[in-house]
Amino acid sequence: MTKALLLIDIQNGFCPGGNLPVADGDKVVPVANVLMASGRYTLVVASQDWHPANHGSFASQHPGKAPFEMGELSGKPQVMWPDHCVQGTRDADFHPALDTAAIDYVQKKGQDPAVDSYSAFRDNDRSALTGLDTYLKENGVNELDIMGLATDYCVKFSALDAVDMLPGATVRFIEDGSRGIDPEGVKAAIAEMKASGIEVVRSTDIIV
Ligand code: VGL
Ligand code: ZN
Repeated sequence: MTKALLLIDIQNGFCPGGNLPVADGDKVVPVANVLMASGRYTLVVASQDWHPANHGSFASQHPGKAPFEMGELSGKPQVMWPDHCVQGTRDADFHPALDTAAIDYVQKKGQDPAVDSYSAFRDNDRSALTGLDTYLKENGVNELDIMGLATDYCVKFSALDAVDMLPGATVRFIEDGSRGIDPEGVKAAIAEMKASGIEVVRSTDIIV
């Protein structure tokens, strides 16, 4: 029985003051720190959105497009994001209050300029894997708790892929450890996760 905690994109870029801020995104940091310190997890994994400066999900790469409009990337519908989490910039760093010393493995994603990667497991077109599934399988992970930013994008897609790619594992979504971009999107994401067999829990249910 190997329990792992997967922290999704707890980076400056998704916190207040960042380039793609999620409301109260920084509020997930103390939740992550308490869970990591609980001793409950054998493994702590963190993903990091890690884009080149010319990433094709950036509105800046599409003349005439504004952030949050729909556009296209490599022939597929794509939300046009503000430039965010560019490799090596402060925006891409983990939030400074996150206890990074407790993280065992960091999975970077989103490096290919031609495709976005919401999931920490694979690109949106499902062709290239990041390697996270192999790492978790090699470590015998059969319980995976997922939290972070943003609920309606990277957290949701990572959780759905975890169910798909770790057969037999229990996957849980930690609601108070996550924040989303759009409130309606968050509701829909939670319903979709539940429908896929993902349990919705609170950190206070985990640490009692
Ligand atoms: C994310 C949009 C673009 C996320 C990353 O971490 O949820 N959202 N890149
Ligand atoms: Zn991104």
